[in-house]
Amino acid sequence: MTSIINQPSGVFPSVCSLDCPDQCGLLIHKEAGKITKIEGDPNHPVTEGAICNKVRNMTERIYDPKRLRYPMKRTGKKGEGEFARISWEEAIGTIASRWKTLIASEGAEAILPYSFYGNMGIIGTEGMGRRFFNRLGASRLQYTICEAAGSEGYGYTMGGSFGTDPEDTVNAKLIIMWGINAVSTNMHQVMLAEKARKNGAQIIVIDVHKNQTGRWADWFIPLKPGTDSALALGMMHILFAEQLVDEEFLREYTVGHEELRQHVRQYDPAVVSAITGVPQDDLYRLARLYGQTSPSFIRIGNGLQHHDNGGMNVRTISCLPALTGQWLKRGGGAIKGNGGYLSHNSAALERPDLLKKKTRRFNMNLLGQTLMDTEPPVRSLYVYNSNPAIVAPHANKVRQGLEREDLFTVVHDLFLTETAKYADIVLPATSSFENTDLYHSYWHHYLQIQQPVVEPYEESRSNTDVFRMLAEAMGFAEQPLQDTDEEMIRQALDNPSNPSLEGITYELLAERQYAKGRTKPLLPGKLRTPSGKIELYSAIMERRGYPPLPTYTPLAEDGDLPFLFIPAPNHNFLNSTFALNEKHIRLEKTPRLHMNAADAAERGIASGDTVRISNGRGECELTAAVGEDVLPGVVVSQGLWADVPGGKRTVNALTPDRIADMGGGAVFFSGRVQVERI
Ligand SMILES: Nc1nc2c(c(=O)[nH]1)N[C@H]1C(S)=C(S)[C@@H](COP(=O)(O)OP(=O)(O)OC[C@H]3O[C@@H](n4cnc5c(=O)[nH]c(N)nc54)[C@H](O)[C@@H]3O)O[C@H]1N2
Ligand SMILES: Nc1nc2c(c(=O)[nH]1)N[C@H]1C(S)=C(S)[C@@H](COP(=O)(O)OP(=O)(O)OC[C@H]3O[C@@H](n4cnc5c(=O)[nH]c(N)nc54)[C@H](O)[C@@H]3O)O[C@H]1N2
Ligand code: SF4
Ligand SMILES: [Mo]
Repeated sequence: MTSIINQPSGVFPSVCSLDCPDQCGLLIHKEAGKITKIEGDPNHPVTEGAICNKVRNMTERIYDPKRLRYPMKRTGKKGEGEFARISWEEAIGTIASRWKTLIASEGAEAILPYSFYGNMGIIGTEGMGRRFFNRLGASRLQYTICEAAGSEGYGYTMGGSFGTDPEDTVNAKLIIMWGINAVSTNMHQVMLAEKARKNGAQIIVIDVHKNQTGRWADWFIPLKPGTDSALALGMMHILFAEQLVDEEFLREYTVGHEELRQHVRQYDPAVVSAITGVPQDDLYRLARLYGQTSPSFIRIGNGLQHHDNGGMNVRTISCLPALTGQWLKRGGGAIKGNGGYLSHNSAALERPDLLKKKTRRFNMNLLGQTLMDTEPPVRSLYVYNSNPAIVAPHANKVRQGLEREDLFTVVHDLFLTETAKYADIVLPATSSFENTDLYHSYWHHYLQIQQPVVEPYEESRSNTDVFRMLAEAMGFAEQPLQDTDEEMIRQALDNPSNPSLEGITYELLAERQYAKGRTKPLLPGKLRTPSGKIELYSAIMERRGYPPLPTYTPLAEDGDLPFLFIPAPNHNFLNSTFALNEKHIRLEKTPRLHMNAADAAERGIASGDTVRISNGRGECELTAAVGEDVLPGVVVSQGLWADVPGGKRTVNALTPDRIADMGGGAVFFSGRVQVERI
């Protein structure tokens, strides 16, 4: 078989590498060795040829004139963005010699890797890099910025990241999109919901912002930020009070239903309405609809867990399907994340055995504190697959840390991101279409291999190549640091502890392109909770100091400024990815601040005005969009924009670096701000 890369022209199957649940199958059109067009692959069983606007315009990013072509070293001040070209040899040599000196004087824990999922390929994210830093004995990172709080909360109820198979959700008769902007962030769940709608399903959206997803709903329910668990508890109150629960299911498949029945009496509709802002009539209507419609499906988003109480919000909502026995109905139940189903052999991939002694760990949400206040200090930062200057909370503290003259920073990326501007050495990264990697979705149940479609762009190198070079330069001779990408994929797929991966091999994926894990419905069966059942009452939570039953806890105090600020993602970027690409910026136009008409009138603000959003952590300037899309006391922005000359757009300058109730999660949406007209 001739490899794809040797064929100058043609149409080749591929996979979207972005951190998006849909993980679409793609078709890459190639002429004379260059990608000319990217479209959806109609053969993908779930994504069926439909892809988002961002990736339809992906060639603009791949061949953006601003893409990094060669390694560089810093010549100006940190943050200024002045660099000079160097060779790979000099780049790798400089890093290795700086690190050797540092290790000799302060130990390897003075080095901290910082990475996330800018590319979801598991070899490039969790393969060679993790091996290398384990061998080095560097400080370790806790990967908490995305779904950590909600995953822990969901896990207490359901035993891990296991939910409904999305392909089954076409059978649902009631679909609740709860704290998810699915039209932008999970478009194929929307397409599946549309099919269900044609068969009579109703669609409810529960959110703090009537955005594109709220407008698409049959019924939009606005609520106050951070009050979702109260709303769910109010629904439970009514379901028990009106005998809308499935007693047989509760007896057979849950623990703690009697305790829960007593416990939710306190959440009567008047109390819940006052907490959430949802009128009592709407609460009754929602609970009755949920209690009387089957199958019902809840898509639990990431937004509602980026709060101080985010873990408990998800923990609480995830109890609802059990009350009406939905887990036995095809298409019923819930999805928070389905990452558990296709879990690969992470020990074989990451090789924790290469780490000789347990090293210190830092929560990635506390990067600013980590760089500013840690003893002994972090002296070197290696960033890949992530853009912390824009995406991490309390951005001004992060920048302060990145400005430290004594911090040796390396950034490996495709673009000169805001973070890269602070680097001492910048390394150019390949795009996913230039790499070999393994992909599995955290929503649908398919796996895929990416084979390189085009040659590496200019001098760019993949993550795994760079770590192999660094290992050699450091004099590390261990075999795992020399494995090829294909070998790592084989090691990851060989996971006897996960029967869903049985029979899924490198050959099968190379031949068929798409393979579905051998997943089964969750119930009947034994869950991975301690009791093997759905835990409405959780003894582990109790041992860890949490309320064992789902409970509403208010957001933490964040001063007395008038607005809760929700800086959410936008439609045409993927977190900060695309924020430097002209085409995507044009599609998105300008960053806006959505506010309620009453709040705006009080401050003399009209749509189109530039407003200053500020608090003790920082400030930001956006364009006001006034209307009824948010409740009074709430302001919402969309998108992780880069600053432009004369314009402050880093929304994370305002976000708190507190830690959520569970999982070390981020609380991007629990900060308070002032808003004024400029
Ligand atoms: N187009 C696009 N797609 C993306 C991304 C992107 O940046 N752009 N990012 C990707 C990533 S990494 C992730 S994690 C997912 C995130 O995608 P989602 O799961 O959709 O999460 P968010 O967009 O963060 O927030 C979803 C919604 O939560 C709402 N929200 C905020 N606070 C609350 C609350 O207290 N209660 C309720 N009910 N709603 C609240 C926000 O208004 C927003 O509409 O999307 C992925 N897909
Ligand atoms: N205010 C606010 N902040 C947020 C969020 C929010 O909703 N609101 N969402 C949070 C969430 S859910 C997440 S997941 C994080 C995401 O935060 P990040 O993971 O940092 O995501 P991106 O901003 O997309 O940055 C990824 C970077 O990786 C680079 N990259 C892509 N492919 C490769 C590769 O193969 N190799 C290398 N070396 N680099 C590559 C891209 O060019 C890009 O610069 O942001 C969080 N920050
Ligand atoms: S970003 Fe999401 S919707 Fe868009 S092509 Fe990639 S996986 Fe599909
Ligand atoms: Mo995320």
